[in-house]
Amino acid sequence: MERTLILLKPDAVQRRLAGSLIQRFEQKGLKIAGLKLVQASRALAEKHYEVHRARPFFESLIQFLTGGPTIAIALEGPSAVAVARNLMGPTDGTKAPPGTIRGDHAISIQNNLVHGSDSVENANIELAIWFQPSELASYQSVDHSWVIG
Ligand code: IDP
Ligand code: MG
Repeated sequence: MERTLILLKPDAVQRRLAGSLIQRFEQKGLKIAGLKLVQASRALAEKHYEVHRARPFFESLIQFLTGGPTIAIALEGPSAVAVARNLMGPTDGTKAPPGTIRGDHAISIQNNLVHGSDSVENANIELAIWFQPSELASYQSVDHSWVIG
């Protein structure tokens, strides 16, 4: 079992896509282990995107992520990091294939609706940035043996 951090970025919340995007992750079989609405501070946004600090789009990205509330979600399941990234599609909405979240709903490289951790190591770091340990639940869903086998 793996956990990954998903963010429904402020554009997803503003466009009222949150429910349908959560549904896509749930329908795949990923389980919600934590979920909250957060108005990210500049400090939180900078910590999350620290790896991109030197990039020319960094300031714009921070303005975007702090420009409205974000829904932070901890998702759990087999290969959750890769499974979630595949559901999201590539970064650039203009290039993301139909059938992916970004391919179906995004046409911007910055305003691409979702964040998903890109490795198990980064997932653990990012989950700790957005969630207290007590905000993450460990439980087995009732259909576990049917969904996971
Ligand atoms: P990812 O979200 O697909 O992992 P990253 O390369 O990690 O993509 O970039 C983080 C975020 O920064 C992207 O999701 C997007 O919002 C923004 N971003 C990435 N590249 C650009 C760019 O060239 N211009 C503007 N924003 C960008
Ligand atoms: Mg990334």
